[in-house]
Formats: sequence, structure tokens, C-alpha cells
Amino acid sequence: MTTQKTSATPANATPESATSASTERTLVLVKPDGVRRGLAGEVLRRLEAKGYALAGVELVTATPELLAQHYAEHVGKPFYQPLVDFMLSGPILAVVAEGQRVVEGFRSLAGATDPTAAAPGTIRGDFARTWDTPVIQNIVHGSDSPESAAREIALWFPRL
Ligand code: DAT
Ligand code: MG
Repeated sequence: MTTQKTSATPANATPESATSASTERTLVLVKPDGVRRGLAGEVLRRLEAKGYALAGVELVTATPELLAQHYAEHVGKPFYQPLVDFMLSGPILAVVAEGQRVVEGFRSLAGATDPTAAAPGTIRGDFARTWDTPVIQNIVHGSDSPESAAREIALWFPRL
């Protein structure tokens, strides 16, 4: 007996990642506050418990150049330099997660940007709070659209 693939598979995709044409990817970062507090595993656990697949996981140290591209939309804002300094303050766990509507799904898991307002049950609502710092420290980053995800994954995982 032979089995047949029902969808076109890009030549460079592994069978595991080529689940269907609607499979989406997002970039998740466990920021330095999350790694310092030992929450990297908790973030991976929540992604997996929700049912998303991990397509890439790497502990990385950012650079000012990488962050200028990653946070291009925030260059020039008052919190930009504090944000860069914070993102350079320790290692980051960079993750590519995969699944239908994962961009929206991870934003929902992460919760609101402001950790005081973030709903309990979300990563930011459960593990982050407001401090007297010039930049909000909120444990995770998640891409805000499929277009942002593609751009950000190319920055953090040039080989993926
Ligand atoms: P998000 O990370 O929810 O997509 P964002 O892209 O607007 O939020 O901002 C990037 C990060 O910068 C955010 O996670 C925390 C910080 N930040 C955003 N707005 C801020 C503000 N007004 N003051 C201080 N830090 C801020
Ligand atoms: Mg953002």
C-alpha cells in the first residue's frame, strides 16, 4: 500500500513542518527577565500545552543592531533605548512556534503589553507586574502579524 501527500510540500520543508498550507509561524522571545526568573520552560510548556509545535528554539544574546531591526517601529520613542538596554541585559530564548493562527494564538497566551492590566491566566498576567523602570518588562515577545513574524523569524533564525 502506498500513501499520498494531499498538499504540496516545499522542497526545503521537513514533513513535520509541512502540515498544511494554512500552517503559520510566529516568533516568540522569552525576554531577559523571563530567562533570569527561570520562566523559559514555563513559556515553552504553555506553547506545547496549547498544541503548537516548536520549529526552532535557541538561547541567544542579542546585539544593538539586531534589536534596531527587530524593534524598528519603536526607534525614536522615549522607551526605545531603555528597551534595547533591557533586551541586552541577559540571554533571550528565541522560539519559532507553528500552527494554524499561532500569531494570534500566542498574543492571546501572552496577554496585554501592560502587565498590570494583563488578564490573569496569561503569561504576562501571571508572571509580570509594573515596576518603577523606564521600560515595561513583560517576560515575552510575540509577533503581531504574519508579516511581522516572517520578518522577525528571518532576523533571529536566518537558517529557518
Ligand atoms: P508588544 O510587546 O505587546 O507587542 P509593543 O510592540 O508596543 O508591545 O512594545 C514593545 C515592548 O516595549 C513592550 O513589550 C514593552 C515596551 N513598551 C511598549 N510601550 C511602552 C511604553 N509606553 N513605556 C515603556 N515601555 C513600553
Ligand atoms: Mg510589538
